Amino acid sequence: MRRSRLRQAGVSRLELRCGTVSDPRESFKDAFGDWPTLVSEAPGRVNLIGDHTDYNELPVLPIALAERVRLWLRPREDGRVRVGSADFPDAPESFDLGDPIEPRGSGDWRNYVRAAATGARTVLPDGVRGLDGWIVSDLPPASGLSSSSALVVAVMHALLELNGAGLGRLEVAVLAARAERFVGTQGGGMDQAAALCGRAGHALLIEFGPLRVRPVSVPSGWCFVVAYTGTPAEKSGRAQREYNERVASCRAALDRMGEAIGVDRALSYPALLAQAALPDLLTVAARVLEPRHLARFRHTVTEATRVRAAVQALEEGDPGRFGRLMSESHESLKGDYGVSTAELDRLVTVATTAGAEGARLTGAGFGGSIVALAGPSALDAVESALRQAVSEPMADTEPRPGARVFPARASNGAVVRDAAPGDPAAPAANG
Ligand code: NG1
Repeated sequence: MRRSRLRQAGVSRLELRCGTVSDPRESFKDAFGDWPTLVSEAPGRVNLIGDHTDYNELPVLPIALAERVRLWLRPREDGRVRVGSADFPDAPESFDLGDPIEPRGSGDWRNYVRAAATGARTVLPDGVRGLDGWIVSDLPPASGLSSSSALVVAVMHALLELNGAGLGRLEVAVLAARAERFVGTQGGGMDQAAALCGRAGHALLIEFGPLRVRPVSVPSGWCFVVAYTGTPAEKSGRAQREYNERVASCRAALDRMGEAIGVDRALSYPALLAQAALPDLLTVAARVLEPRHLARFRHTVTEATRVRAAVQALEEGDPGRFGRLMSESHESLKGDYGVSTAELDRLVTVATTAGAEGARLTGAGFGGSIVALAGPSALDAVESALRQAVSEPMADTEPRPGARVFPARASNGAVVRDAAPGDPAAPAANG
């Protein structure tokens, strides 16, 4: 059964690897019968502040991580795309770029490959080059660190480069953000922009409508520590519904605010914030919005203000202020936005009790990770307190083998490079 499925997919010797071969080039050769010639790599990201703002066209401040998705690949002239994964050796993907591409079932990783191909196709002529690809990732999946967008960007960037599409990074980021909605989540554009525009040693102030990215240097001695709870925030099923509900609530709140202040329904959040001072907008909101929409609205507009203040704190080298903004952001995501969990709250408290300047959940929430800012004197204590905490599940949870704690190293963005024999699979650059 398994052999015939693999043969059907045209991926002949995949069963030979099955976790026994660790060199990705060997795995590729086992799967496809030849060596890879290129690697397309795209980083995950940790968002320092500004969550659930991107789909409202309000700013975010992530850093691109050293941890990334690598797609080892070999171009094909026949427009076919065949992709296997080190993490899912039994489920290779295979389709023609020229055929209709339908989504697979909800939560299937192969939908991200399909999303990337669907997006790339919109800017490519007929008769394009496809690829054989083998995915290796050191990003924990569904951890709030954007492994899904890294996969979409790695595949899309490869297809665009192979076919000489000649797009700039911001254009690819916009295309990838739109393409990823193929999986059913109405996401914003932060993750794809971070994956493409990451800069070693820098955070990225990302703004939308139109997309802009400004790297902001991270002062030496500031260490952002990531702690993954080990509880995935799967963006299929409940988390996807919850996420999309928030996108819709923010839109409804914006429409109602537009009516209340006499502006048409096509108003954007940045335009609304330019109309009046924040306290005045919050006074109007308290009068006209129903309680749930009011809470979502309050998080959205106050979070945008916190991002601006955090950029200033970063530029002025004020970790205390930056940390306080992170902690305020967490409270807002927990209270007004309802996306935190008991585990995330616990890790935030552990980090700040151990001496972090501040800490918050990062990404969409509903599980996933936190990020904490620690200065040099508190770093060891914060890391070891978090390590201890993630190794001890809370009373009502199962053991979480994937949980981990690591320092975020601000790194460069996506690159398609030669897969020269002997080339180590190391990150492109780290800060
Ligand atoms: P994560 O945490 O990677 O699922 C999601 C969205 C972002 C952003 C954040 C919350 C996607 C691909 N990503 O990220 O656009 O809205 O949540 O800030 O939907």
